[in-house]
Amino acid sequence: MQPISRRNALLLGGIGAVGVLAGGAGLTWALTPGSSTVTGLEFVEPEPLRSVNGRLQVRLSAAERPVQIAGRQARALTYNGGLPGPTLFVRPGDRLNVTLDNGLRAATNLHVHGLHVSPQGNSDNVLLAIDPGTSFDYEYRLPDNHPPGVYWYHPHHHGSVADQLFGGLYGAIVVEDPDLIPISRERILVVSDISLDSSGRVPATSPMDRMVGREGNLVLVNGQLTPHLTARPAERERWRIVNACVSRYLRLRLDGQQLQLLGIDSGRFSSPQDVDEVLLAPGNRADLLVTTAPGTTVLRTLPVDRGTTAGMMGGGQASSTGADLVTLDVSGDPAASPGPIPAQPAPRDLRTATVTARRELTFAMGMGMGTGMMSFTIDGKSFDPARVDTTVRAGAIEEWTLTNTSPMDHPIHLHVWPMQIIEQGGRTVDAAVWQDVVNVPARDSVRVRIPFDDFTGKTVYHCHILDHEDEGMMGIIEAR
Ligand SMILES: [Cu+2]
Repeated sequence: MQPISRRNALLLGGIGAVGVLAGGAGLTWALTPGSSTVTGLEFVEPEPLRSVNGRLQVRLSAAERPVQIAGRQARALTYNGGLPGPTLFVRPGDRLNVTLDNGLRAATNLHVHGLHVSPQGNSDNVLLAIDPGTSFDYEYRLPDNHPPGVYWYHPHHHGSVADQLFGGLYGAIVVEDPDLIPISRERILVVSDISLDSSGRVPATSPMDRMVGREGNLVLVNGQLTPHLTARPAERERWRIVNACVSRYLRLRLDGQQLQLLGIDSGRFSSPQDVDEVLLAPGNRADLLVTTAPGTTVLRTLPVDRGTTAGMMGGGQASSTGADLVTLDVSGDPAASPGPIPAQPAPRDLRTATVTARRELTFAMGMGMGTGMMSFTIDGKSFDPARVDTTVRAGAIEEWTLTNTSPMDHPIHLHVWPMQIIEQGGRTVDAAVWQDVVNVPARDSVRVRIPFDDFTGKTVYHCHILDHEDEGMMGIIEAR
């Protein structure tokens, strides 16, 4: 067992406090010898599954299973018995087949977040419900020019999305680069958060936490609490980081190491950007190069102010709390230089494109009529699966103004089609920046342009604070 460091003691204190809330048993548990929270284990990665000859066939079995989390016996929702689920490595032009077995006690389905694939039929169709005890065969055909990058999969069954992710259902997808970037090694870091009660189960979420957007007390990387990594100096590692948290924003720092950002989501910069910090709203991914320097350092997420809960019962700050994610020890003989990073293709740029339609979407929170509960709406309406909210012409280039009238930030996600950010914080963006989750700060707006290429059919846009999505902040879009 690891010696109990000051940080571990603090964590135990935190968990003890949860135990008190959950009842006396929790306190007993926290003080029981041998049950202390375990951190600092060797970093592990989800099982990699790679396409061969243009095909990847995967079976994902969703079920509640016993798992070890931070050295504790827990029961979590898992794909294939662990969390995260396996990492799917595919290439542009590939066909990905996923058989989803629903071993949960509730309906679920599967969303391949960020992939530019059809939303129809058995492709990325989040309007399907896969009943408990049944299976469904999904098939995704990636276009030959699909952008390389980091993507992910998770359930998207309206009303239980937050519960199913928080319980442990998520995994990474990597679309490989046609031209490889020379690196020492690549790592997948799926960041998630979870809360566990004294019996190792995920406790029910209070109505207030649903309104604010729940954040777990344990912030995990690949299902581990503060795992440990080693490297030699002068190595170039490629870290593919997924923010799989339900509501927690990540403001990542790795002090003392050189960070270069290749891109966010499917967006890739024309050359890597030197950065000190990377901000990932829920759902965002970072494709990051880390050039190692000797010493011990910690990948941390710092606190993020995401507005206030003004107007809600007991209104206060809505903040994502900070946490240590990974420790990195760099020592030994310096590695040989991995060689220069090849020039990246210039990203598509719609700043001078002809816009075929403009619209404004207004994201709001208000007191629901007669319920005393907060309502989460887009253009004044809560999600209705039977209503098409926005109809676009296939092939159109639209400009959307995303306006947030509420006192909290909302990270807005559009399925299938990425968004180019045109104006943010009142300023025109002077580069071609593409994301599929765009944060719209409290009482602010962001302007984006969207090319509705390649596919027709119905899909959704929504807030990626998944509690807000479940509470109704989602709309249906149809391209035809
Ligand atoms: Cu929201």
